[in-house]
Amino acid sequence: MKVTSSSLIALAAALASASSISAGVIAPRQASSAAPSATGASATPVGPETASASSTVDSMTDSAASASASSGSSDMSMSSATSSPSISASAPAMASPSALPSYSSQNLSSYANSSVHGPQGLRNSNCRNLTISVSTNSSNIQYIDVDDQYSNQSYITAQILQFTNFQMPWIAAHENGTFVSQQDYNVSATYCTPMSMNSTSSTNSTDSGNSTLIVASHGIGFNKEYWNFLNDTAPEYSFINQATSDGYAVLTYDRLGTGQTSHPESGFNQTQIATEVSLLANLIGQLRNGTAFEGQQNYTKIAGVGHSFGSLQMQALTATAPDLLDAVALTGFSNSSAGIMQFLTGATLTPVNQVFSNVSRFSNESSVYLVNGSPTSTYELFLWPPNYDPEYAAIAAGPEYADAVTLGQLTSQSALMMSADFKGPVFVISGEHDLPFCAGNCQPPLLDGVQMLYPMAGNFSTFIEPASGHGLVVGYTGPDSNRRVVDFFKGNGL
Ligand SMILES: *[C@@H]1O[C@H](CO)[C@@H](O)[C@H](O)[C@H]1NC(C)=O
Ligand SMILES: *[C@@H]1O[C@H](CO)[C@@H](O)[C@H](O)[C@H]1NC(C)=O
Ligand SMILES: *[C@@H]1O[C@H](CO)[C@@H](O)[C@H](O)[C@H]1NC(C)=O
Ligand SMILES: *[C@@H]1O[C@H](CO)[C@@H](O)[C@H](O)[C@H]1NC(C)=O
Ligand SMILES: *[C@@H]1O[C@H](CO)[C@@H](O)[C@H](O)[C@H]1NC(C)=O
Ligand SMILES: *[C@@H]1O[C@H](CO)[C@@H](O)[C@H](O)[C@H]1NC(C)=O
Ligand SMILES: *[C@@H]1O[C@H](CO)[C@@H](O)[C@H](O)[C@H]1NC(C)=O
Ligand SMILES: *[C@@H]1O[C@H](CO)[C@@H](O)[C@H](O)[C@H]1NC(C)=O
Ligand SMILES: *[C@@H]1O[C@H](CO)[C@@H](O)[C@H](O)[C@H]1NC(C)=O
Ligand SMILES: *[C@@H]1O[C@H](CO)[C@@H](O)[C@H](O)[C@H]1NC(C)=O
Ligand SMILES: *[C@@H]1O[C@H](CO)[C@@H](O)[C@H](O)[C@H]1NC(C)=O
Ligand SMILES: CC(=O)N[C@H]1CO[C@H](CO)[C@@H](O)[C@@H]1O
Repeated sequence: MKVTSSSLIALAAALASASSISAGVIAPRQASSAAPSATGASATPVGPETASASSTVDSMTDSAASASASSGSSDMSMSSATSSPSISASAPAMASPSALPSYSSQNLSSYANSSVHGPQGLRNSNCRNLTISVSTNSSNIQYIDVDDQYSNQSYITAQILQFTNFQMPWIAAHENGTFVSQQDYNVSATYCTPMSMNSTSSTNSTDSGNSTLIVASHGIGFNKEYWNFLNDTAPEYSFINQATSDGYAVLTYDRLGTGQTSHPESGFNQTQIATEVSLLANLIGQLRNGTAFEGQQNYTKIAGVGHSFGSLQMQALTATAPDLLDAVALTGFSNSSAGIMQFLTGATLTPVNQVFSNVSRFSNESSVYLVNGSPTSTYELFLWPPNYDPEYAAIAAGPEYADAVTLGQLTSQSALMMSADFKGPVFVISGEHDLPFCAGNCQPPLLDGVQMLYPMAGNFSTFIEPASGHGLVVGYTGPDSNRRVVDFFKGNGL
């Protein structure tokens, strides 16, 4: 299948302008010329012109977090002549004191305990590693006047500063239409089935086409190990363990450029979200028709769970190929990207071959692969003190779990699209103080805004993890948020 970045949406358009927060929508690139998806789905990019957006605007205006409404949603509307949306970076207005949101700094350490799990217990995973060959066919952004190999740190820093401070000029200077990118990649996956199965519903795990498979796509800064956090020492933090404790099979995979999946040495051309969505579509197609398992088995029910950038990709998949997933859980997500620019500057992005120069899997990595410059960046962008174990946070920020991203991935996101034909259930769960997607404040009705993307969803629900940040799995509420995703699938008959 083909995924078009022309129908994807500029990260830049998700600026912390009032309209992007309160209307909760991100203007698409090239909406007028959006190519139909190969599946024939009506994957309409969602823009501020979407009438239903306004209901969210009204209910948000009391919140200081909704910032200034003065720029108006017209600022987010499309420029049909260019490939770029127009942007207005309005400064947040000062709210009246009575409207100031409160923040919570509870220490919820009691949430993380080994009694949080399903009926089969936390040691019910039978796992093996797979390498799956996938093909992608996507319409990628044609970057111009960029250094696809990033000559040095100064170049990287310059792009981050120019992009975060001058989104429109940056896009105008460096993006010029699209090109069709067709690539073959090797995807590294971990596949776990439950060892025993004596409770839930429809699922008989092991190698039966009747069970439900959960496919998990991680976010930026991590690889698939995000979904298996602390398996050895605190197994309740592992999403895989929580899912198999309820009889689900799980497949986690390293997204493009991370872990043991292919690492194209291309900082812009190949590593783009359109390629990644195409990769995910091909992967799930192979899990359904059995190609991924060399014909030994296949799955007819597949639920998707994403975190952050992985959620953007799952969301795009439900829009472009609505039949591939039976349900979707979007974690660390909203339809606002109000804090993305803070997120980008706060990351202090640095080539991983420098940050982890003494770690073998990173020491020879291409300089296009970037990670947070220090553990403190990870704490600030992904956590909310004191709601995490400092030792576990340090592990999450270290080379065991950290992984890289390119400027192409960062500047080609994000991909909020109208999932007009997706009929499965949809769950959104984010930390109360998620930085990139809520600018630190996910109070209602922010997450509910996602519902406008899913007019046909069988069921739509949201949850805000108290006193938690963007990196849901890592904090004290990690086991709880994992459970809530699994319970959501179970509660919807998967
Ligand atoms: C474990 O955490 C859950 C929340 O996830 C909480 O409801 C439960 O009371 C906790 N149990 C203990 C023994 O602390
Ligand atoms: C599941 O099976 C195990 C082992 O046979 C048993 O100990 C456990 O109580 C069972 N759980 C349920 C919910 O039936
Ligand atoms: C987690 O640890 C258990 C027990 O050591 C092991 O059986 C399982 O394969 C591990 N999970 C993964 C995904 O490696
Ligand atoms: C899968 O590969 C990872 C390394 O990426 C390794 O740590 C893990 O032990 C492997 N799991 C199995 C079940 O072989
Ligand atoms: C790839 O996408 C192009 C452009 O949309 C399309 O013409 C072509 O048929 C696709 N190729 C495959 C193998 O799907
Ligand atoms: C890839 O990037 C380089 C810039 O380094 C550019 O000159 C080239 O045209 C790009 N290739 C494609 C296929 O877009
Ligand atoms: C943009 O693309 C068009 C069509 O491929 C080409 O004619 C034009 O020269 C490109 N502009 C720049 C600045 O590269
Ligand atoms: C799978 O489902 C079919 C039809 O519902 C049923 O006949 C079969 O026994 C099931 N297989 C397993 C292994 O549960
Ligand atoms: C299986 O699905 C993949 C992805 O859609 C596709 O490329 C492949 O041709 C399919 N194979 C078979 C045997 O149907
Ligand atoms: C695998 O999926 C294909 C396509 O949906 C189906 O025709 C086939 O019967 C399935 N195989 C098994 C063993 O269930
Ligand atoms: C949170 O509370 C627990 C239990 O009192 C304590 O061990 C832990 O150090 C606290 N965490 C932080 C970050 O202060
Ligand atoms: C009905 C059925 O096929 N049950 C199977 C479920 O999986 C367990 C463990 O793999 C088997 O022992 C059961 O026979």
